[in-house]
Amino acid sequence: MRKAKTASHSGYPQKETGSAPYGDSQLAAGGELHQIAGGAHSALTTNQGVALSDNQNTLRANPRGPALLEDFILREKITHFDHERIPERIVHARATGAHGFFELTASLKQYTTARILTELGDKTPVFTRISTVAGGAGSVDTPRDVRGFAVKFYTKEGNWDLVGINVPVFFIQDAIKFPDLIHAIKMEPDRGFPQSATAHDTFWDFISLSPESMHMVMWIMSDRTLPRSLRMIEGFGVHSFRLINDAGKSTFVKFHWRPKLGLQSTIWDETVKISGADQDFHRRDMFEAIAAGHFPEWEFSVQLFTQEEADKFPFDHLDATKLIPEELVPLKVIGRMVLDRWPNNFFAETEQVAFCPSHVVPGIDFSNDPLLQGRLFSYLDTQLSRLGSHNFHQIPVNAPKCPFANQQRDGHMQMAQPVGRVAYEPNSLSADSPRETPAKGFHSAAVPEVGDKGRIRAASFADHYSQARQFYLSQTTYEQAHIASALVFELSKVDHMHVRQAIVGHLRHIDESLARRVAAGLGFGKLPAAPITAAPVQEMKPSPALQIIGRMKDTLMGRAIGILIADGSDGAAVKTLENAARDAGATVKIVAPKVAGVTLADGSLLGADGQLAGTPSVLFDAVAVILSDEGAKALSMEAAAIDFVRDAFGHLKAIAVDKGGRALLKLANVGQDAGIVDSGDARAFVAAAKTRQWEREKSVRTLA
Ligand code: HDE
Repeated sequence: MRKAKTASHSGYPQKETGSAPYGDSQLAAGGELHQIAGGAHSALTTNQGVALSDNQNTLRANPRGPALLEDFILREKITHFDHERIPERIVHARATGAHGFFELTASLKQYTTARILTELGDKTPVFTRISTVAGGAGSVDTPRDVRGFAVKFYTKEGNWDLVGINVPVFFIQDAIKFPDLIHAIKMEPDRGFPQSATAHDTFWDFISLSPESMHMVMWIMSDRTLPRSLRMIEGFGVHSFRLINDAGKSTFVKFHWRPKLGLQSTIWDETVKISGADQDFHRRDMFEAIAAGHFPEWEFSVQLFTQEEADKFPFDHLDATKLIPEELVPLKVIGRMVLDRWPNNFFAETEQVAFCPSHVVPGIDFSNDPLLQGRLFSYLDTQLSRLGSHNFHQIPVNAPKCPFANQQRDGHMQMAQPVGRVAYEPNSLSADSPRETPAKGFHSAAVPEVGDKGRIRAASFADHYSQARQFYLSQTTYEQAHIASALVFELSKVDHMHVRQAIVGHLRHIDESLARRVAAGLGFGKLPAAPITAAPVQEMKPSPALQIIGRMKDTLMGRAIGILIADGSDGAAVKTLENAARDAGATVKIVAPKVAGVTLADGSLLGADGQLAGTPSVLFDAVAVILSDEGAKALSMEAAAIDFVRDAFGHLKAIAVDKGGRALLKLANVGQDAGIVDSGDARAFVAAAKTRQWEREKSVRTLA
């Protein structure tokens, strides 16, 4: 039997015993413990280190009698179990996390003293947590939702948390609106649904009354909220921050993450089906990629600008509903992040990690963005209630990796054992106790503040439509159709007619033709009136950088190919395609009616990676169908096989077919186009698989 290595709770070495694990309580019936020979395990103990003689039976007054209160072993075990959960995050509860490193490739010495942004070549450890926003911890990975993109840098000068999302803007301008936004977006309180979806009345009601959300609405109705993989999303710090150099001069900065694999999204119908086929689609993808050594990687860039430059922008950069087009302030690439280690334990790390935008290091500072200012309070507060103690920084995933010392003491779950009689500063009794570091310590940017106190929204925050319009007009026609269709889908789920109308009214300020498309999709007789705007809509130059299609990479790296086979398939054809796809960087999975595999035409056996019924084509980026004539006939009677090819076609994927595969396509009523390639032409298949067949879409669904 394999020798199990069991970690002791106390850290003390555990005495190994010969007892073995067993799950069958029948074995121990009558109070007798049956030892299974051959094992050498550490002793199973209570949390006090007392070895257990029996982990299967409660202490009873007699074999069929009542349980006894004195059973401290049962009570300790059950009590611990009862408290296993901590409150899940109010938002961003569902997530995937991983360890990795950040490496600086260009120094920002001129702008900041922060060593992480100035010391070239250093590898700073990071923990990154990518989340959905609205659903609970057990919700699916693939709703239409923004993704949180939170990075904890364990720098030499303390922890820096960059807590961003996968779009560059946000719904609201002021933190005081956040609880209302989240209450509107989450499941409706009287019915407890929908879980993790914006397609319901309360969300759109709130949005219809918050014109400042219109830019964000364009982003969330785009395919950005339907990522193909968490490895294929961008990340944004969203707010403007400040960098401060050694002369005390500050420069504004926006932070950007760009995925090495390029951007890629799924199609709405595909997303819905993925949610059914694999609720953990994104988490599994990340886990498998890291396990296979295909480490997810992002480029780190900054946009740097001065107050004088900001004063000339046709928008206010302190307003989180605005982005700075990269045509206006170009991105400067300064580093990369690689995630190369899956956590040892999901709860200890991904669940207990506590991000706070207020965690910055010397040389980085905040801007006056009113949303950011609210966040600086909220996250510390939330950690106190979620993790239950102000000592949450001592949990390993949260602890800085540089030395840290102060005179804060005691409280729940204090793990440290401070020594000595001095717990205050200044003091003259302890020469080696921690002291202030005036030169290197954290300094805030010395910026003057003038003006009248009051609950006032700056006039420069009044333009709610110009960048929404710019975003929409920057998209390809395919992406515009997806946005229009998403709006029709979502508003069709809204019962209140006045809410539907109000949203279409707002759309008229973004683009009249978009409003018309959505109105037609909802079956409106006439266009509703547009609301009065607080500021005129400005015409801004389209920014192609805002597209997804334009930012896809011509690669199969990180993509997955599924090859559907059955008894009698041509093994050589399968191998050729498999090799070509693997050479291009894809992972390949064989799908067959039975997971044990098939008997190929030459009589040899080929095992499958997935059973057809549980491995639909939505799990792949492109598929191949290699079948004998009999195989095609047999599969034409299988709904899962028909769905496999129909969905691949409907989701605009490349399909490689041999004669049998072509026969199945015909029986499934699947059409012909440039994306259906002969399986003999592996090169053509690889080329077609690198993209989606966008032109096909109009032949498979009616878009708004
Ligand atoms: Fe958050 N947000 N947020 N948020 N947020 C939280 O903190 C909050 C905002 C973001 O993986 C909570 O630890 C307020 C913008 C991410 O653990 C909470 C406001 C952006 C994560 C909280 C905002 C974000 C959170 C819940 C308006 C993008 C997950 C649990 C002022 C730039 C971090 C927690 C992780 C989490 C509050 C707005 C991103 C409740 C009050 C804007 C990625 O404190």
